[in-house]
Amino acid sequence: MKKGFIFDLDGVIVDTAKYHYLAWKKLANELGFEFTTAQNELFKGVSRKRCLDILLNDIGKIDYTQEQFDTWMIEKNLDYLAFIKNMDASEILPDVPKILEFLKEESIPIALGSASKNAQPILEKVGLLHYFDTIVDGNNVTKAKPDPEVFLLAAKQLGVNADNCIVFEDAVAGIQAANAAQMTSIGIGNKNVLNESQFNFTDFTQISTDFIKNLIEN
Ligand code: B16
Ligand code: MG
Repeated sequence: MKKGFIFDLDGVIVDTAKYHYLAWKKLANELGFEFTTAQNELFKGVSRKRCLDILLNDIGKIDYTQEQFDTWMIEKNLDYLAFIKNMDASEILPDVPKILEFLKEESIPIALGSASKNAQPILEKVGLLHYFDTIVDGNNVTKAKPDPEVFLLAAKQLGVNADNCIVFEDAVAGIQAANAAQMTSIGIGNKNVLNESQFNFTDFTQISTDFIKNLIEN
């Protein structure tokens, strides 16, 4: 049975949540409001548009035009791009390359399944793009996680049945999307938060190549 591995980006391969936080905080402050790290937690894995909907709702802002909404979306992204401008390989989360390298040695197809519209340039900046056989991100899907669309499309592009795919995710919505796609879900992060995942690890340093081999063979 051919297996495929799908990696989320933000929070799994790199910690871009801190840069998303700075960009959302800047926008919220400009609008005269605070933005906390707790609010940012709820933005993980959520599309940019949905995040802005939530932010405006949280601060009780309802008197805006579509044009203003679009301008805020652009502004937030330009700020985010400025924050990630100097990202490099030092920002890859621990032991991610070890697992990618092992999968390559075993000739296992690898996909990215991310909500971000900035996924490809980030993989380029950190030097990991060459590991991925396909990239499915916010530019290719219409339905955001927890809808399984992003992972189902990744499986299709890898030529692997959905139930033979293994997904690494750091967001609750992402774990729900993987489960909805009938894939094996592996939570990366706090197991109390990611309690719907089939397996859970705090980070990739806790994942052995024997564990990966077992997933490939069974
Ligand atoms: P962008 P992931 C997600 O990426 C982030 O977790 C989430 O915080 C962000 O809002 C979303 O991408 C959209 O990102 O503004 O770059 O299009 O975790 O699915 O890789
Ligand atoms: Mg994520």
